[in-house]
Amino acid sequence: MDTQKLCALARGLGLVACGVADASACPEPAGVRSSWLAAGMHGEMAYLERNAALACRPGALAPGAIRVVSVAAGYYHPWIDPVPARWWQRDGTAGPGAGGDAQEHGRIAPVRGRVARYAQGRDYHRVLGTALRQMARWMQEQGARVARPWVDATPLAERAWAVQAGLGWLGRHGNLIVPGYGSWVVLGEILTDLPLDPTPPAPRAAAGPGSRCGRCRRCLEACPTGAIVAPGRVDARRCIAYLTIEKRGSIPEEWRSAVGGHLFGCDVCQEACPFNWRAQPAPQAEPGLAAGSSQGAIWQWHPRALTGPHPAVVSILNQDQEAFRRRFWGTPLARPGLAGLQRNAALVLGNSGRPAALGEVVATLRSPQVDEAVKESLRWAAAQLRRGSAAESGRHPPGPAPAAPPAAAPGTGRRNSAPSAGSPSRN
Ligand code: B12
Ligand code: SF4
Ligand code: SF4
Repeated sequence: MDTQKLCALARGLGLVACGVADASACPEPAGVRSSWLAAGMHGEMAYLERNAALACRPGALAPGAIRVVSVAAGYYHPWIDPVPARWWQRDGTAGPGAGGDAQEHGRIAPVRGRVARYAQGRDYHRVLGTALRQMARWMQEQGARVARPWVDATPLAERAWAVQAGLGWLGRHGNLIVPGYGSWVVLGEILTDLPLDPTPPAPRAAAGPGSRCGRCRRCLEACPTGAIVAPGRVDARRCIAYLTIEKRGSIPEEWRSAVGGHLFGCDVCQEACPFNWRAQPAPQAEPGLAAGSSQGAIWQWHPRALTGPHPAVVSILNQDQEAFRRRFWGTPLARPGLAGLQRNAALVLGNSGRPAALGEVVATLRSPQVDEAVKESLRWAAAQLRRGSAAESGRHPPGPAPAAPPAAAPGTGRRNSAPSAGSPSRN
């Protein structure tokens, strides 16, 4: 049945890739998921363990489904937050204003944190959901009795299904790379009983993560915590995306410095990837489209930032629940909650190297409303900043001597070095 028409509709809705996989053929080799879980790499994300058996069984999620329609929505907006031309010379973390007492509009600039690109606008679950529902309606008009949209909250192995449906291939960083758009995409699916023609995987894609990377290993070398322990295998417990978004309570001390200026999520392995350096911008629906149309919805995802790429972290520390809700509701930054975001903000301040930030840290520590995990992070931040200012003035800080920097985790320690030799195959 006509997959082309469905995918033309998807592109018309602003999606950048679309394909169809046969639901009966599990695309993830046996053992990949179970060994990852057995090694505890999912951290506290217990739902992944609970739902592991469903990753390859669309029919169990939507009885009667025989096809997985997989789609990708692009989110790269070079005019809002371009990949730095010389990304390896960044400190991997700092936005404008971080590091040194930088000036902004003639004043001392506030410390700012980085927000991962996918999270800078409206919550993509809502945006992509609107487009998928529109596609599902069309499928029902074609006779589908089952047309069940899913975005992210699905137990499906979304990347593996996307490979099977021909959307692209997996990089060594584990992310799906779509020709022309790189890995700056999020994924969604529709499970259906419509007998759509399957679309074949891209050449060499089925060979698994890194199959088209050539000798390149930039992402593995760039990762600040050495979280990519093997091609496509990410130990979530040390991934900054997990630590700043999914982890509840305190972030373990061994990773706090590596969190650097990341307030929410992390794009370092993707920024290191040559497939992303010249990625096309996400297709922009025409501004001025009727609000509520699905194209309008894709557009609403991107406008210059509900959050911006680099929010001032003090503004987050000083927020109460009501202000947090007003500012971040409907964006991915709502996920860690106010306490989670404040905890991250405290670490960003502690890592800023800006002694002037100490006053804010101490003032927030005195506030009775602040959560205990946040206070613990603030105390850590205060100690970091005191050490920094003592080092600057050539004195030893009061209290214990500064800890030695954490030993470089395997695969790390070259984050600021020039890229190594070895190029990926072209997309
Ligand atoms: C849990 C989760 C996380 C965890 C764990 C990540 C991980 N790598 O497992 C954390 C919180 C760390 C995380 C981080 C991020 N995530 Co996340 N995450 C998920 C979620 C909900 C489940 C992933 C999962 O099941 N992991 C378990 C492992 C075993 O599976 P996997 O990594 O997904 O897939 C691997 C296997 O299938 C294997 N594989 C597949 N085929 C084959 C074939 C062979 C031969 C072999 C050997 C292996 C193999 O390789 C795949 C990876 O390369 C998915 C949504 C979903 N339902 O899939 C989103 C998802 C993967 N995340 C997404 C995003 C955007 C991110 C971040 C980029 C966010 C950010 N900027 O901060 C980072 C990227 C970190 C990274 N390098 O992976 C997108 C990825 C889009 C893309 N282009 O690939 C997804 C698909 C959400 C979505 N709907 O768009 N995430
Ligand atoms: S570079 Fe960042 S997002 Fe990528 S694996 Fe490492 S910590 Fe996670
Ligand atoms: S091309 Fe290089 S940076 Fe990109 S995924 Fe492959 S190994 Fe990583």
